[in-house]
Amino acid sequence: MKRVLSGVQPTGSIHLGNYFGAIQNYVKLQDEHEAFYCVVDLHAITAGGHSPKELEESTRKSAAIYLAAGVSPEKASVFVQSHVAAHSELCWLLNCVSPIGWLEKMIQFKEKARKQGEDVSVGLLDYPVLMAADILLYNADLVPVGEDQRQHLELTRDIAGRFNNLYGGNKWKKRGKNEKSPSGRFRGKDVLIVPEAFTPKSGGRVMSLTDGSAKMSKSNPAEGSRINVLDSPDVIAQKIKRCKTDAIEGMNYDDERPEAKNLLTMYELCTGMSREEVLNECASMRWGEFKPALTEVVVDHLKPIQEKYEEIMNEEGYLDSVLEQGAVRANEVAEKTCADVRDAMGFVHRK
Ligand code: AQP
Repeated sequence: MKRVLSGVQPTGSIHLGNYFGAIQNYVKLQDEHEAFYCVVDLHAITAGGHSPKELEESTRKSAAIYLAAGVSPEKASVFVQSHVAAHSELCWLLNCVSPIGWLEKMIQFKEKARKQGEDVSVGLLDYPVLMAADILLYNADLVPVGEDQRQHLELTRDIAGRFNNLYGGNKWKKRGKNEKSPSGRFRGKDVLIVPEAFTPKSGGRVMSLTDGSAKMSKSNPAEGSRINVLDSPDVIAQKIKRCKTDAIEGMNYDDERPEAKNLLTMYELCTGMSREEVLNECASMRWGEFKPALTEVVVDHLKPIQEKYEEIMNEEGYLDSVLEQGAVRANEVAEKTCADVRDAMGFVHRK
């Protein structure tokens, strides 16, 4: 059975971009894959100056949203990244095979480093190596992510390839020599699986409500730029009412109209309709008619998720037990991969 791994950072409220770009696909993929979904709290502290109280709250909230959105603890291991020490260990081992120039080229690092100025941490630069460790620890074949993470996923593939080339067994086979790789166990084999990204056709890049050319993002200081999964119907209505529009009558997916295209895509994602069906229903609408219609479908889509979220948060001990069960399974798999990596690199076994 193929493996899937993914995670969201507990850095703020989960928005429709995180939900449609990633979490909804966690639910789809859990039926036919062995799935590992974590809340990546170690990533969350790379932003610098986090509040410990908010990190704790946000970590629990994020895990509860996974479950409320339909991730099932019977089908997937749901856990907190820092509950599996192997993420940090593998990150260190991979740091030592990852050229610094690869990391300095990452768009997200350049953008976030520009905003953070002199306070930018080593952790922010190292973010993609930790992400590579998250994925490679579980030998994941598929990684459901939004488009903004595709560059990091490419880097994960490069790091895995470089590691396999340096310490895996395939190179010995290719050279045709009788040499053995350090442990001999990896002869003719790769140590790490090179994963593929899984990005949805619609929803891979949900845009901001206030600028159709910028992605919806947790770190945008303008709260009105995003719809959060836990926003109340009134807040959703206000945000949609105030969102950016254009002066053209009627609705279409034209690239020249990024706001209209984004909001129609949101309509499509919330209703499950095809583009054609959405156009049949909305093409003749003016903004004043379309906005309340969009509000209604967003509110209806989020209502059952919000109700389930409340149930989960009110059930004493439930969330902790799911996270504990997930951490046990995740540790089993992760420790084995980490042991293989140490073995391939030639570390002495503890007696
Ligand atoms: N706007 C988006 N559209 C589609 N997918 C998105 N994702 C994020 N924004 C969008 C996907 O959500 C998953 C979790 O994201 P993350 O928590 O790792 O943070 P991020 O990618 O840096 O995006 P955020 O949440 O908006 O935070 P900031 O403000 O820091 O950029 C990932 O799979 C991501 O692709």
